[in-house]
Amino acid sequence: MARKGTNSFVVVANRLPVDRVTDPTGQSSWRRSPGGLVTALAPVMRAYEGAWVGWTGGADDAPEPFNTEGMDLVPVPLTADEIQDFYEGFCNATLWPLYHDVIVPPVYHRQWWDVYRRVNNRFARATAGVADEGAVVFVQDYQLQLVPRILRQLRPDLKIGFFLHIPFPPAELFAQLPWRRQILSGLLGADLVGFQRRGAVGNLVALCTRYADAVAADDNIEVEDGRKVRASAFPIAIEVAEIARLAGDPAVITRSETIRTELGSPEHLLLGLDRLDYTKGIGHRLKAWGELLAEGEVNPDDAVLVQVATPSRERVEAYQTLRDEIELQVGRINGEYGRIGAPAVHYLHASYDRPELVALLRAADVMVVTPLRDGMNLVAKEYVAARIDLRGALVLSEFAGAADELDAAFLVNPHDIDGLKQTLIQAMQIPPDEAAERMRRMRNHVVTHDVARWAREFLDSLRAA
Ligand code: GDG
Repeated sequence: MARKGTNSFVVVANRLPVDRVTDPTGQSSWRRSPGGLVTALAPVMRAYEGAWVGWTGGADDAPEPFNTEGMDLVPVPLTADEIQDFYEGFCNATLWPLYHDVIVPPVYHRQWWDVYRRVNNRFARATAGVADEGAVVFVQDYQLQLVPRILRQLRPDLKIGFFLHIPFPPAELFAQLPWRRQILSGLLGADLVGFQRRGAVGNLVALCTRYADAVAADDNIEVEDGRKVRASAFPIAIEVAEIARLAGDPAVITRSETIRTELGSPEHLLLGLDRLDYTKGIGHRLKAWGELLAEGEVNPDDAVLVQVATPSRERVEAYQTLRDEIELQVGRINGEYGRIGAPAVHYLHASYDRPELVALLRAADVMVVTPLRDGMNLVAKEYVAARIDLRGALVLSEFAGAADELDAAFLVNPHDIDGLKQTLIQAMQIPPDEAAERMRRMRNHVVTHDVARWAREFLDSLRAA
């Protein structure tokens, strides 16, 4: 058995919930990073002397464990080479595309796999070193799928939960992975494996029966020595109260009005807000918009599309190609249909703070969320949370996890460009009563299912497992 620690609740995630900030004098300190996960887990952290094990985000950055806001933070160092092979390589060029319907071809490199194993080992050992006897450990996401198994070997006394934030693919796709058995065995080290959608549970059960010598009945998978692993769906949620508070903040409301004025007070403001990722369907959205302009179905004098594309994974090749393609598309549309001072697409390759994002959400008449595959898509839920005025329409891809819950949205298949065009027009022309009714139904769900409830339900199931 490995050395034990004193924390009775431990979160393990690729990133620590803090960012290093350096002031003008060169002094560096830590600032809590925005994000629903840390907000939801902070009260549990405080109540159970929690620790959070994760990477700082920098190369060879290995500060000693430190305490902030009632959490012990335990940094796991990565070298520059490991960032390339583990994070940019195996996580974001192998697993990410494989788990998102192979929208771009996954790259399989044995060298990357070796580093993935090594880094997962390091995370598991760091966790084993801080967890108290019988502690509850909550492992996050595709970067750390081997951690549950390694941790169980090191510390059989722990209660281990794992949650996958991204889709879990069907057997036909997952079977491509040269290390499929090892990944399945890694996940099955947990007591509870959580997914965003029901379908993923079926995928895991089918794969485990086929490749992991497990016996499964419904959601219960029986593994070595008769040990049981439960798999279940826990659709993740957002900090609704915080978004609604910002949406009602007078400064945000003023900013939202200013945004509309600066865009020339269009009759229809459509908004896309995504990480610049090939899973998000930004190209399909632009294609539909370009055709609507070409056919005269929308008039650039009274309709504008604002597309915020937050910079993401800029050192991974597929993301560099995607950026070029999207920017070419935007340039073409604006070249054809824009006028001086009035582009047809306002494209912003930038990140913004929360108040600015909420001002944008409030300003948008139609929110366009068209991923080709998405675990959940929090932006769709954030739009609903921000519409305290019950206005606006949500166009939502059926391939986003959020579509299971937000069935009062305008659901679309983003591959069907004609269908997408028709849906955009429908959403732009929605009568105010119908918009309010749809928004009311979606808000009822989003408001009663916030991220604190998500964390509670997962941890209650884990304790019961
Ligand atoms: C993964 C899964 C799943 C965006 N731009 C800025 C910014 N954001 C915020 C959004 C939202 C979050 O980032 C993005 O969340 P998504 O769910 O849309 O997408 P992924 O990043 O792909 O997340 C996804 C999620 O994990 C959670 O389980 O839903 O399916 O892929 O909250 O508002 N935030 C700030 N500035 C920006 O410019 N501050």
